[in-house]
Amino acid sequence: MRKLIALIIVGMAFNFGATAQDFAKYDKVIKVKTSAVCKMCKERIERDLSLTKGVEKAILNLDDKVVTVAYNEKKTSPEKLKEAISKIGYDADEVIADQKAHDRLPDCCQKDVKPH
Ligand SMILES: [Cu+2]
Repeated sequence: MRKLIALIIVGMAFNFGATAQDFAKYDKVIKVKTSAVCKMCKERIERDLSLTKGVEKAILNLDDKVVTVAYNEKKTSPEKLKEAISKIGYDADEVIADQKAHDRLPDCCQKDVKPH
C-alpha cells in the first residue's frame, strides 16, 4: 500500500513536471476547465484542438479535467479556443458544450449518462 502511494505521488510529480516543461517555451498558454470524462475524451480533445487554427500544443489532465493550450495570439484567442472545445462537445469554462456535438459523443463520454 505504501509503495502504491509512493508510486502515485512520483507519477503525479512527473506528470506535472512534464507539462510545465512542455509549455515553458510558449508565450501564450491558457488553462480551460472542460467536462472530459475518460481517456477517449482526452484523446479527442487533444487531437481536435491540435488541428484547430492557432493551436500549438494541447494537453488535457484527466485528474482535474483542465486542458492546457499553447496558442498563437495572432491566429486565435481564448474565446475562440473555448468555442472550439464547445464544438468538440465539451464545456469550456463558462462556455457550455455545443448540444449537437455533445450528443454525437459516445454515451460514456457524455456529461450525464442516461439512466437505463
Ligand atoms: Cu470519454
